[in-house]
Amino acid sequence: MSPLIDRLREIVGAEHTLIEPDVVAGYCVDWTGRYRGTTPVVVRPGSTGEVAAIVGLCREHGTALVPQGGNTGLVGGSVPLAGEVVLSLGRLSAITEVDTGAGQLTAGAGAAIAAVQAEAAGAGWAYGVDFAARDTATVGGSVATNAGGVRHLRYGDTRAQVVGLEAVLGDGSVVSHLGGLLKDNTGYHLPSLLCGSEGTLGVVTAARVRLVPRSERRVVALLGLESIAAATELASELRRAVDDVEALEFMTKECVRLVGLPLPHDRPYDTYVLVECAGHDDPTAALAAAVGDVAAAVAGPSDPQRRAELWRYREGITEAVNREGPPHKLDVTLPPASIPVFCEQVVAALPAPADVWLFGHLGDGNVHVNVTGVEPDDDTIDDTVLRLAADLGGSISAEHGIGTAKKRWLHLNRTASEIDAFRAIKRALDPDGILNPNVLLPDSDVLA
Ligand code: 2HG
Ligand code: ZN
Repeated sequence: MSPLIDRLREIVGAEHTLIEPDVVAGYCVDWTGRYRGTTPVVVRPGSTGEVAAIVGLCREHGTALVPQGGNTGLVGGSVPLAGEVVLSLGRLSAITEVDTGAGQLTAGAGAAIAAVQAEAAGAGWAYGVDFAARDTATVGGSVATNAGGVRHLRYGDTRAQVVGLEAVLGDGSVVSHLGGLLKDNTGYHLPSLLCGSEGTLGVVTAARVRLVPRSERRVVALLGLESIAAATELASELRRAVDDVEALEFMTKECVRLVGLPLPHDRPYDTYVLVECAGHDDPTAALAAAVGDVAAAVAGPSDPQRRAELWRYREGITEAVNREGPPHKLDVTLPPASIPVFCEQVVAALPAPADVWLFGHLGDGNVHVNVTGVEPDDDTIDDTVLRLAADLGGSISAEHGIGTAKKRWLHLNRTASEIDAFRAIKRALDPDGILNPNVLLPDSDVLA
């Protein structure tokens, strides 16, 4: 390995070639603590040219690498599980000024989502992707996983924001198409292909993203319901009846208890729905009319602090669950009509000592199933939940990706022909299979 490390030093400088065990250790474990690996070296390039040189060098040496952004992924997708080189993109954090004519900006792979949001806000725009890990998660990681988040219902996933991309493919070549034209029918759409490819086809170095109008008048309501079925029904009604729904989330009473904040209403409820509406006009009255006599804690446009407090009930869940021990994280989508029966079946199929935490993006049909109280490597948990989702017509990954956590179950959603097509694309763009080899594609025959 040391000739490779010497050459890496020549490319990025000694200070960006990290080899001390206690320094590299933080790059070898995922956020949940469930996935751990090792690496001989973490390399931190400062330009696209340096990324290309590193990929070319690793190819020459037959060494695999794992791209890493903020390392906030939840499917073990950015950890060097088999001793790979870690390619940390954090230094590529530049963000261009907002192009106000186009309503777009270009961000380096290492820019935090919160930094993109702040840049957009400074120019009177907003970025359509938002999620709790916004301060640490990066543009490159969110493109690689095609992150969804709390505003997906209104603005779509990361793929829907990306209007141009720059990446280094597995053969070391650079593909760059950052012009941001909204209509551009000039062949294969590489940005679409790279979004959600989990670092298996190319290393994203920059993305051109579209921005959305900044809706200043916001209202958040935390609603108490008697069942997940009632919550699902209400969610459909809110989508039908209210303009400007920006987020439509749910969580069970167990999640609310775990987060540990005071109960939001005068008595406990079975299921909670959090809805946020945002527009140029105050949406409070329209939301109140649609909610009717459902128990509601409401924070309107003049009370940003209370709005943030209401969001804590939802955004505090991930951290609270992690305090219980490394969780199994299953992130599935269901047809709306199947959400109540899915939740019932999961709870029945995973009895104590398993603790099941159900929450997520109800408006998208996206249920996060977190399970604690069981061994982190007990795959029967994952198997049970993913099969229940697939049997009900759902997807085994709504927004977190496949990673290493779910590649065994890809066949539940993808036919053999589709997986063969995936492998053919992988071979074409990463001929030696050096990019993130542990994720997405099922183990056997990845390069065949
Ligand atoms: C969220 O929606 C994130 O808060 C994390 O996607 C979900 O912790 C999880 O399982
Ligand atoms: Zn989520």
